[in-house]
Amino acid sequence: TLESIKIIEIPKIEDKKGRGNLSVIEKDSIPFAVKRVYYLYDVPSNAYRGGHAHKNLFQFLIALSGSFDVVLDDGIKKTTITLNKPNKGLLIPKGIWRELENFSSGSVCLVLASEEYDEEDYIRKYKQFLKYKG
Ligand code: T46
Repeated sequence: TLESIKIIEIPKIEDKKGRGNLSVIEKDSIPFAVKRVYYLYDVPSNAYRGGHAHKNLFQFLIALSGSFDVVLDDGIKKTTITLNKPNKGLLIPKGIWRELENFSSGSVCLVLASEEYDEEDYIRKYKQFLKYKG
């Protein structure tokens, strides 16, 4: 359900000598072990990504630069979350339909994933998703 989706604050270390910020994600920051990392970049502002759900995959999304919207749907309710801070990540558990849109120019979406890439884990048809949830 949508209640299982969480914004997780990533600790930010602000440099006292004005050298900028450092954020770190460690073992206990997110509720899964990371098996894969990928990132979306050079995404045109009118493009949309996602448009699927996962049977088992948990993911943690971070807007490393710029901003984009994530539309989340558990088959009953929908919510939109804007990611625009490198020190805030979005935890998307399994079984949630997601669509990413409104990418600002130069935005980068970093994704930490709980599993290796497996096309079998995708539900890419919305009707099939509703059936799976139902
Ligand atoms: C998700 C959103 C946020 C790979 O070969 N390995 C990978 O690890 C991934 C993620 C993708 N691919 C291939 C599969 C497709 O041929 O790259 C191509 C584009 O993948 P897709 O259309 O699934 O890309 P997005 O941006 O729509 O979705 C991706 C993830 O697949 C998905 O899990 O939640 O980013």
